[in-house]
Amino acid sequence: MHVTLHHYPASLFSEKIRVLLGHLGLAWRSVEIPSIMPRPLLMPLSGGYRRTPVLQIGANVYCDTAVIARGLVRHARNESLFAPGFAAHRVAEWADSQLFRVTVALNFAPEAIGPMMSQLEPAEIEAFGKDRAALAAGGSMQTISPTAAAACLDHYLTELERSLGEPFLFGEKPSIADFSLYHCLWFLENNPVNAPRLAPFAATRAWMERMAAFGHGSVEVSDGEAALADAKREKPALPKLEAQLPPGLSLGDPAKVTPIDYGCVPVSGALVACSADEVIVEREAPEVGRVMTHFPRAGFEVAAADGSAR
Ligand SMILES: N[C@@H](CCC(=O)N[C@@H](CS)C(=O)NCC(=O)O)C(=O)O
Repeated sequence: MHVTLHHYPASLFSEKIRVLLGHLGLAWRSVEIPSIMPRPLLMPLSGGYRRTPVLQIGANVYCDTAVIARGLVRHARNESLFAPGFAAHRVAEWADSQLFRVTVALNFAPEAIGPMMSQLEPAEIEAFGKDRAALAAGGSMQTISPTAAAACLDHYLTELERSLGEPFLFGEKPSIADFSLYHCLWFLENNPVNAPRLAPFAATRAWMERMAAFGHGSVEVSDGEAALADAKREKPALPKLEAQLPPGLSLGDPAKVTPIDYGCVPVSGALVACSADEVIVEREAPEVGRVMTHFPRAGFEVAAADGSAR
């Protein structure tokens, strides 16, 4: 059974998972997807979920890095990543939402966007703008101005710098919080206009180097066709979750799962498991056969779908 990451190099949430794969010492297959829709070889696996990255372990598909991390920890049998518990999870959530907004505001500011887009043709830049407008449509993510974002970043980095006493945020070993914080700062560091914002923070930069040293694990380049064939060959495995069903839904019911912040495309299937942390729907499509698609419970709406859901 293969571990396959569907991602693209510049994606910061993908970097969170690439470094996590390195830390867990996993061998994985890399499928590079386009940075904008359409993604015809990924949709049969994700059921329509359109954000990046998506992780596939055989016929189990994980959407959103919060549940990708859960899937990988389960696969690697290494629970230490979640050991610090509540506080680490809340820092991770803050980084993946608030700090992410701050980094997007800074890297997409007029003076910073040029270097990021310098490889693209004008038509590609226009297509990118349209795609990201569609991503935001109907969602709840608030944007902030680059000036407000710069003030937030400076405040966060000053606090971080003062509190970084141990090798990682919560002690000797990295926790999920380290990976969520890291990918946001990695995104800024990769933009020549914003990288100097990190320069005054020596302890933070040393911590970033410790994170980068995990590398990306053992990577084999693969493609979308191979990923579809792998899903078709494998049978999905249902993990044991402590049941906490959404009101009005029973196991086996047709359900749809939709992100609430952006990229609000519903994925439909039969509800096969739901805990306080994770929800899983089973779907079938000709290209992949029967697959189970996993989502985090927080940040997603789970609702009844009509009987036509597959
Ligand atoms: N909460 C999601 C956020 C993922 C996210 O925003 N990814 C960005 C790329 S770094 C994205 O989907 N951009 C639009 C796209 O790639 O279609 C997660 O943790 O996976």
